This record gives sequence, structure tokens and C-alpha cells, in this order.
Amino acid sequence: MVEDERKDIESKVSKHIHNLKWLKIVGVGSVGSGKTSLIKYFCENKFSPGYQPTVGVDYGFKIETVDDKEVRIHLWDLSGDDDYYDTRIELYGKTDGAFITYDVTSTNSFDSVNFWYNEINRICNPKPVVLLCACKVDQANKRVISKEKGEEWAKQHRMGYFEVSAATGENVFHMYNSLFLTIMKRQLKVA
Ligand SMILES: Nc1nc2c(ncn2[C@@H]2O[C@H](COP(=O)(O)OP(=O)(O)OP(=O)(O)O)[C@@H](O)[C@H]2O)c(=O)[nH]1
Ligand SMILES: [Mg+2]
Repeated sequence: MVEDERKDIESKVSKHIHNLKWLKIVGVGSVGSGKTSLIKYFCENKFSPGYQPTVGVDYGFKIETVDDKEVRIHLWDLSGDDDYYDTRIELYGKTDGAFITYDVTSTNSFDSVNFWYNEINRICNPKPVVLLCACKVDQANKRVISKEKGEEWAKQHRMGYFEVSAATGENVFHMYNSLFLTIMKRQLKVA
């Protein structure tokens, strides 16, 4: 009897989840800039200081309430390594939103933001909502890219800009919520 009840509840939960709206989000940015850490913090509330490069692609999933609606969030964590270009191209299809990361302690990672922006816009059709994430802002003493510089780039490309830290959690949920809300508002307009 208890087993039947458990199966019934599991089936109802699974149906409920299946019927929710899906949002597909991709994280892109140069190697080591902080994509995996941002996704891990959002999905598991965890941060690991050790670096384990993403091999090709990783995946995160979470059910989130956005604008009073439950939504299935699918997060594709793409490697920033050139070797995985083909893998990324395969996975960009039907992307609703993307965040581009750079590491505020690395000039190279900021210089590559243009590359990532162009890759997304070239491959994704229709173009997704994109945000810029200035990562690792907890490392203030090593910072080389100012807030003004990041904000200016985001403004020029008409996108939201967020200063985030997966180490302290600063602005992480705020950034994701803003991305989800912008996507939902855009989809309502199109519908
Ligand atoms: N201090 C600090 N370190 C961070 C932060 N975010 C990431 N890191 C560290 O930076 C390193 C790289 O982070 P990842 O999240 O793995 O970077 P990635 O962009 O996924 O890298 P690839 O998978 O190789 O493309 C790891 O050692 C993280 O612990 C942060 O907000 N603050
Ligand atoms: Mg990674």
C-alpha cells in the first residue's frame, strides 16, 4: 500500500515537472573564467576553489519560480576551450538565454568577450537574451578590469551587466533571475 502511494506521488510529481515550461540557458566565456562555478552555485549552493576544466560540456538542472510561475531551467555549461568548438555548435540550438563570463583578474578573458558574443549571435537562431557576467569580484586586490570597463561594453551591446562571485554568492541569483525574467517577458511579447 505504502509502495503504491509512493509510486502515485512519484508519477504525479514527474507529470507536473514534465508539464512545466522549459528554459534553455548556456554559459560561455574563456577557459577558467567561472562558468561552471556560477552554475554549480545556482544549482547546488556550492563553491569549490579547485579548478577542474569542463570536458566538452556539463549540465545543470533546477526548477525555479519566475514571475510566480514554476519553470524548468536547463543549464548547459560549455567548455571555453577551442578544441570543443564542434561540441558547442551542436548544443547552441534553441537557446533561450546565455551568459558570457569573464574573470575580472584576467585581461585576456575580458578581451575574448567579443569572440563569445559573436559566436552566440552567429550560431543561435533566434538570437537569445544575453547578459555579461564580471566574475570573481571577491578578488578585489587582483582585479585588473574595472566595473566601468565591463559596464561600458555591456551598454554598447545593449545587455545587462552583473558583477558576480561564485565564492561569496554575490549577485548570482540576482543575475539568473534577471536573465529568466527578461526571457519570459520577451517570449510573452512574441506570443
Ligand atoms: N575567488 C574566486 N574564484 C572563482 C570564482 N569563480 C570561479 N573561481 C575559480 O576559478 C577557477 C575556474 O572556474 P570554473 O568555474 O571551473 O571556470 P570555467 O569557466 O568553467 O572553466 P572551463 O570549464 O575550463 O571553461 C576555479 O578554480 C574556481 O574555483 C569566484 O567567483 N571567485
Ligand atoms: Mg567549466
